[in-house]
Amino acid sequence: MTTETFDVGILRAQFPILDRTLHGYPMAYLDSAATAQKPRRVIEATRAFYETSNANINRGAYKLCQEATEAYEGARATVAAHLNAAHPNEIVFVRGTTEAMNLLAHSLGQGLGPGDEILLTHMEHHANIVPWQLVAERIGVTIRVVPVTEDGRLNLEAYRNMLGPRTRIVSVTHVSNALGTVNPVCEIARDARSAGAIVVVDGAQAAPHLKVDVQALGADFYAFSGHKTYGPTGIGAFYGQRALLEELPPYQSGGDMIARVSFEKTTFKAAPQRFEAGTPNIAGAVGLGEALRFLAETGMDAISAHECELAELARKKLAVVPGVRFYGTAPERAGIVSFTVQGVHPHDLATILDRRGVAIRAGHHCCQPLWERFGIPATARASFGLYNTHQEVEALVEGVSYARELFT
Ligand code: 7TS
Repeated sequence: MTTETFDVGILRAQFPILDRTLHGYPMAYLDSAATAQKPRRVIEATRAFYETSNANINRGAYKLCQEATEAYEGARATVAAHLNAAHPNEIVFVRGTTEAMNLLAHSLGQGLGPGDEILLTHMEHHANIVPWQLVAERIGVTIRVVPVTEDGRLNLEAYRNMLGPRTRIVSVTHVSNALGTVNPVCEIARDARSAGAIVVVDGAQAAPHLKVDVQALGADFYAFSGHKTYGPTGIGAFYGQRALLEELPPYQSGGDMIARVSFEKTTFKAAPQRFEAGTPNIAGAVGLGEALRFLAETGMDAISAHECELAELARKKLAVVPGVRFYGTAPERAGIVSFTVQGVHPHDLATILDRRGVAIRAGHHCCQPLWERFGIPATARASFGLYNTHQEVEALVEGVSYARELFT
């Protein structure tokens, strides 16, 4: 679909769960940043795999095994296309962004030594903080944090000043799950590379909502989660630029990732198999492939435009409610609206909205350092997916107005 032909009614009809009610109200699901709902074709693709092609991959001579392997490798090619990777072998299947970050921190960490520096930013999700911290503590590496401006942008001048010969890794989120800010990854990566650093991008909130091109971005590694991209839970993937991926030591070990095992010495397969020890989530990969085909057919540009329009509408209407304050007002934003309402705790707000059928998230959104920087413990967050509508924005705004009146 193009922006002109984008038809939310046609799209919604493909998501069975959107027909349900919450507390007797039509459900307005505004928490796609946490997890996206699944279109019927993803559910069907997963079911069809189990019904017709289930077997373990890479291990058998029989036809079923070949079919399962083809389905799994086909999904890898689809992920490569979604991210515009140069080759499917640059795609590693993992459980999700969290596992990708743990893998990268562990394996890249092996090339670091005391005095080296890892640059993170103040707007990272805990999944892009804690794995690096564990490595840093073990090795004696220093973590430095790029500050965030009042309107929720990265302070790029500070970033440039922090880059230096000790900077080995820069790990940054493409889109902030808490502020909605879209970071200038291309620029960040260019500067990091000229300082000789490896660039890791957390694409959990970008891959479902923006056209991602890892080659144009200049990312060395780029991770995302299947469940946020309208695919199943328990599957995700990361891109690794081929030469770097080939050098990267393994993370988990066991079956399927080895070339040869003896008690004296074990050698490993090439990437990506070197990083996929044991039986992977085969059906999950098949479902993810279907989800990404669905996104490609729907059109990433049209999806972005639709979600941004809804977020802007929500901001415009919420701004009229007394006491509403937004967090993340940078010009480059995705379909995420984080806000507080004076006198109403975000958790109370979420509960009141839930009673009216509106599902939003309240809390720290796994970004505690960010909220510490803004001096608050939590916000309410509405996040939009390709299936959301103007009516759902209305339901959100009416619910917030109602809550504000209740508490004042
Ligand atoms: N990185 C970012 C930017 C995220 O938003 C999330 C999940 C993760 C990493 C972790 O992804 P996972 O699939 O491995 O769990 N974010 C959220 C959220 O905003 N609300 O719930 C989960």
